This record gives sequence, structure tokens and C-alpha cells, in this order.
Amino acid sequence: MFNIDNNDTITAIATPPGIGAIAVIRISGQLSFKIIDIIFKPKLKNLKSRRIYLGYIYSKNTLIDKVLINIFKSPNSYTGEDIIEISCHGSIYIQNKILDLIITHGARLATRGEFTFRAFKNGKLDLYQVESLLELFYSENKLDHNLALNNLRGDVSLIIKNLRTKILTLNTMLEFWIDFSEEDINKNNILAFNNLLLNIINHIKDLINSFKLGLFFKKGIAIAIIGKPNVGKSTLFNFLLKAERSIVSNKSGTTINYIEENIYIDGIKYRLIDNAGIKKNTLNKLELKGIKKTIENIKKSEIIMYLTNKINPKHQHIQKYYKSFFKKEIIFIINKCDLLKQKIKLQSSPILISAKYGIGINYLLNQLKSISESFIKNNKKTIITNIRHYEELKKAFFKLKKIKSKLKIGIEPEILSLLLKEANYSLEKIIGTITNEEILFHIFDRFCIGK
Ligand SMILES: Nc1nc2c(ncn2[C@@H]2O[C@H](COP(=O)(O)OP(=O)(O)O)[C@@H](O)[C@H]2O)c(=O)[nH]1
Ligand SMILES: [Mg+2]
Repeated sequence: MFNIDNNDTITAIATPPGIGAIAVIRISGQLSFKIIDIIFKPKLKNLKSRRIYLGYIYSKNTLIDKVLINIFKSPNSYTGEDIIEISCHGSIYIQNKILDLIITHGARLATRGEFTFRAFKNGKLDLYQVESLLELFYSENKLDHNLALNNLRGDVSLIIKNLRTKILTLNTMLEFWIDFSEEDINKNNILAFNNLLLNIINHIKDLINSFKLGLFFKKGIAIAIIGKPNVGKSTLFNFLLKAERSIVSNKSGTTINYIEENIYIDGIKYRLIDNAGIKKNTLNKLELKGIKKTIENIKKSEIIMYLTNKINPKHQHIQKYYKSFFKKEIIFIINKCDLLKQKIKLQSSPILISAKYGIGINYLLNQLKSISESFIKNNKKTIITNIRHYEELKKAFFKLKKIKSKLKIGIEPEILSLLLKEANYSLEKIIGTITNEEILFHIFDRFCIGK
């Protein structure tokens, strides 16, 4: 881990290791311009920030490469310091040679996340944004990418900062009360205190509740494929996975245990779960176990694909039942349409498909897409995705609830003030106004070198 108080000039290769079309080498710190003045030709006068210059890197008189350099003057740079980014040709020799040169002239090799740490230290990003940046790097699908971008923009940081301002107002009220006896405190003041407290509690509660949603965006939207035995659940599962993962058989009850796989459709991640068939009157222990698991899977899924083979006039009933009982989105599918005697027209409700021959699948995928997009649209509100933030919010929540219950018994401003400070402390830990080295180390160590 880097020394938190270091102010020296750091450098690193910012592009992935190995040969590439181009590589980018970064320098940040007070010596950046001095170093470039030595190794870059032609000599640059009146360097302008956010400009690109074409030229050559030399080691003494030996030409190393033709490069582009990008200038960012402090404080308008990623780290808040003077930054130079050199785009060179991506040979490993060139990259290392330029890096060596920069180090020879006074810079030090940066450690993981050290550039971002400086951005944090110089107030360019708060800790919440730093962690969102990490989530952006690690995002694998449209939903969690969207979330990370929103958070990086500072949406949650702003909410937390607002909550802190409100907590400070409460604190000012308490300090005022400390100077008075309980009888002297006006009822209206208590009411105002209580209202503001409630407002904060509700806000934090919303954030806490959003965590579950955040998790499913990250882990993927779960889809349970259910239906009676032999309707073609595993065939559909395999078709969607484009792999023979689940055993297909015309013997009913083949899938006793469930199988779960991740798939990406239109950039959205799903967890597809193939379940045991739901039989009405079975006494077979293994089958009963499978059914129990299926019900658990229905509960933990966001979308249900209900498969049947009959054109069933009751399908709207079934749909309603699942929607109201399990409160899930349901896609009703009639499979094996290739076997239907009557002439069929592919349609979107109920969806007619043949999982075996890949007929009608587009209708299915379209419906899936429109449900998933409605999830994204409905969840424009702020969503917490990081467990550390979730834990701190919970701590703050319980402290504030405690204040609320204590307030009912009687006013002890000193105790309330202490609880308020603790709640505030948790919020500050989220955005990094208060941190300890261990947390910082843990967070910045997840970055690559050069970021
Ligand atoms: N003709 C036809 N047969 C299918 C179709 N889908 C599945 N099957 C067959 O139905 C049988 C049961 O399929 P399976 O996927 O194991 O059903 P599950 O018990 O619901 O998982 C197998 O013999 C499949 O080949 C389909 O679209 N058309
Ligand atoms: Mg099966």
C-alpha cells in the first residue's frame, strides 16, 4: 500500500500488460512537466492544458518512439495534479523503456489505484464514487453498468451529503436543548425535530431496501422455467443456453434437481433456472423434494416462464394467479407448437413456441426484453449496490431509530446527540469524509496499476 501522505510524482503504464496497438503511460505530480521537458522533443513552450502534442521520446540522443502526449494541468486533471499521458506504440520494449526513462528522471512507479487515491485525496472523487468506479470496471452487463455510471456521477453521494446536512440541523437543535430544561423546550420544537428525524429515517430506509434490487442487477435477473413434467422446460433451457446442459428425455420427471446457468441476452444478464416438473398428485419423495425446490426458485426469481403444451383457455387465470400469489412477472408459453393440429399463428400472448425446433423464440425474447427494460425504467431511483455502504446505512438507521424511541420516553439531549453523532459517522464513512487506512487499502487495492 502507498503512503497516504506521499506527494511525489508517480508513473505507470495505464493500458493492459503486453503488446498492443498503442500503450498509454501516465505521469502525475509536480515533476510531470519537468520530466517531459527532458525526454520529449520538440521542446514545448506555453503548454496548454487538455491539448495533444505530437513528438518524439528520446533517451539522451537515442530516439525511442514517436508519440502523442496529452497535457492536463493541475487542478483540472483526474488526480488534481499535473498529469501527462503518453500514447506510444504498444511494443513491450518501448513501453518499458519510456517508463524507465520517466523513473530515471525522478518519478516513482505507482501502486495499484494510486492515481485514483490522489483523486480522492484531492477531493476530485469521494469514496462512494471511487467504489462506483471499481464497480464500473467490474460491471458485466447493461444493468450494473448503468447503475455504476449513475453512482459515479455522484447521485448517491449527493443524497448522503443532504442527509448529513439534515443530521447537522438536528444536532444544532439538540445543542440548543442542552442549555434548557425539559419543561422549557417547546412542543413545536420537538415536533419539528421528530419530523426531520423521520424524514431522514425514511430516506435511509429507501436506500437500504434498494440494496436487494442492486444485488439482482449485479447477479442477473433470475428466471424460473416451470410447468408440468415433459412440457419441454429443459429443451427450452438448453435452446436458450445454446448448449446441451440439461438432460432432455421423454420420460417425465427427468429433471429432479434444478439447474442454474447465466446467460446474456441483449446485454442483460439473466440467471436461468430449469426446474423439476410440477406434478399434482405425487407421493414420490424425490419428486416432492424437486417440487419444493421449484417453489423456492419461483420465490427467488423475478420472472417466471410458465410452460404448457395445450392451448389452454385458462391461461389468463394461471397468469393472474402467479402474478397475484407470487407477485412475479410471468411469461406464459405454449411449447411444442409444431405438434398442434390446428393452424397456428405465432403471437405474443400467449407465446407459441417450439423449443425443439426453435420456432417462435423471437416473440419470447421480445417479451423478456420488454419486462427487463421495464425493470430498468422503474428503477431509475437510487440504488445501493455495495455491501459496505449497505452495512453503514443499516448502522445509521438503527441509531436514528433509537433516537426516535428515546424521544418518546423523555428528552436527554446529551444521549440523543451521541446517537446522532454515531449515525453521522456511518454516513461519513460511506463517502469517505472519515476513513481508516484499512478500508482505504482494501478499496484501492482492487484497482489496477495505472488507475
Ligand atoms: N415435438 C416437440 N417435442 C418437444 C419440444 N420440446 C420438447 N420436446 C420433447 O418433449 C420431451 C420432454 O422434454 P423435456 O425438455 O425433457 O421436458 P421437461 O420435463 O419439461 O424438462 C422430449 O422428448 C423433448 O424432445 C417441441 O417443441 N416439440
Ligand atoms: Mg426437465
